[in-house]
Amino acid sequence: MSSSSSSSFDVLVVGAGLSGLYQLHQLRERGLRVRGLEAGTDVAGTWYWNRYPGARCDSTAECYQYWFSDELLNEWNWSERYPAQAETERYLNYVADKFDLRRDIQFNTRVSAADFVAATGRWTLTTQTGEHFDAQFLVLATGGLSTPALPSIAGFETFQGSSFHTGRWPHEGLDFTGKRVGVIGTGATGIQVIQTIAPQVEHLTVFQRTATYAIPMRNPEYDAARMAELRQSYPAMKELVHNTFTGNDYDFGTVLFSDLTPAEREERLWTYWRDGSLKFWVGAFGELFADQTVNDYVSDFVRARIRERVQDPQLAAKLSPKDYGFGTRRVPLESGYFETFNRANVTLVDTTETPLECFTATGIKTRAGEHALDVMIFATGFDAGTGALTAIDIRGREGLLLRAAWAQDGVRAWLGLQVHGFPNMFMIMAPLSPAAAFCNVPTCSQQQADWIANCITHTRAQGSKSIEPSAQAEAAWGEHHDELANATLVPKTKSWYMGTNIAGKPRRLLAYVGGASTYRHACDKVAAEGYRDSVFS
Ligand code: N01
Repeated sequence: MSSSSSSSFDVLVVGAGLSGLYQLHQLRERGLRVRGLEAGTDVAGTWYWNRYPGARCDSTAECYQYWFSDELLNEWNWSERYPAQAETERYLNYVADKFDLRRDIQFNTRVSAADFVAATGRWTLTTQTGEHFDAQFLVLATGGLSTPALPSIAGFETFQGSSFHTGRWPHEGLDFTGKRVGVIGTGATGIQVIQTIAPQVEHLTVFQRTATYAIPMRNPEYDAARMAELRQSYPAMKELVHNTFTGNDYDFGTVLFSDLTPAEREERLWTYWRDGSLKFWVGAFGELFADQTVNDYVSDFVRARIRERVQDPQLAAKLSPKDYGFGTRRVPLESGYFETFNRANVTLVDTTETPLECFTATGIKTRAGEHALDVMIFATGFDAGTGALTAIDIRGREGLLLRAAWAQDGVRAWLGLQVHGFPNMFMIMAPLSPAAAFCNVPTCSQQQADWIANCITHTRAQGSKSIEPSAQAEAAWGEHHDELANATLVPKTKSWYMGTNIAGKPRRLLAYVGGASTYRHACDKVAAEGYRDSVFS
């Protein structure tokens, strides 16, 4: 395609990760002319970019997959309960090949602007290289955690070593032999990197600002017998994941903390702990999300597990979260993370005690002195939810810039799917939907993509030029979102869930906390009632 050419489609899907691939397929199945636009050189989104050492899924393989094709479910074998990045990337490539999705995707194409043209009711997209595309509908499947966040630390340009953000990891990999490596960040990503590279490096210095509660991952291999067993359960599981809070195959327990004796509480926590999954987070005592007493109890249990594993009590204390409750930030699974700090070649620097001051040519300085480094790894997270959307100049009716509208009004998004003033535009995994943080991504992104495909089909079938949510419906959803959010303990804790990891981002819970199942019912009701909260023109 030449840089001045214009290409016309029914729908443009931005992003060819897990959500974008599925959306493309679903729209194409409905006979629509679709084009996918992807910044990377290939499919897989998160699993394409986040190829850092130790990257691994912490939803179980059987829940982290597509449900739309029985053939696919029968053909694909998972090798373990929590597959590593390369396996999930292979899976998504397999899907792209099997359903011949690449023929409708243009790679190496970063969208820089999207303009709604009111006269035609269509979107014009412009890429960084000046190409233009046009379509009636626009689906932004740009990922909730796809825009890396880098800390602003003085003197970075003077550092002579190499540096990498985990979300932009080099495809050729890195050899850490003999290297003095620093890692900033101890969230889900940092934990995976740290526990994986510690045995490979000469010395590892971990710069921790906030300690993390984490659950030991139990990751058995899946053999043919296990896969056969799982396949038997797939039909029921497919139903189940859409009917739970997190889009996984488990839900809040029905047993109440207050009904149990201390011994029974302890036993219940141990049972869930030994499962080695995120079930402990949600399933053991769901009250921990709203009841401070229960939260304190579970937090103490998890801190005790950290103390058991870290030999030096002072180090154990530093690695134990103190100022927030278990589960109010994302809980990662880990494999030997805490024991990593028993190694002689690993140093923990608590940056709340000795703040990072500046980079030097040979390392990084804290208030206590300099740490010499050959490599610095930024496991510093993402501008979650909004980052990928506000990075594009998206202009709706009357030239309204999405970035400016959200800066002025706060994020507004009806069902987290559409924005008033931006007709024919849909978002997957965007703020104010569970998919933004509290849902197993494949479950919620497939649900959203199905809803979007149906909505587009409906709009076209009734001959409408455009659809957008009413301002009233959008405001009501925002109020409902905030009301539920504020009834939980989550807003008390700083994290990417609340936007506090990005300077200047308003503190507000990003994801809808009503649960994936409730959310799906709300979306289905809207569709069943003929999208009555929408304005058609
Ligand atoms: O990012 P994060 P992540 N000085 O924002 C620290 C998903 N995921 O990439 O907490 C010092 O959680 C920051 O410190 P603080 C998952 O949903 C899934 O780890 O702001 N430290 C924090 O420790 C996850 O939640 C999987 O005080 C600084 C860290 O960097 C989400 O992605 C695997 C700093 C950032 O943690 C994001 O996780 C990996 C500074 N200036 C990720 N700036 C699986 O499925 C930032 N930090 C397994």
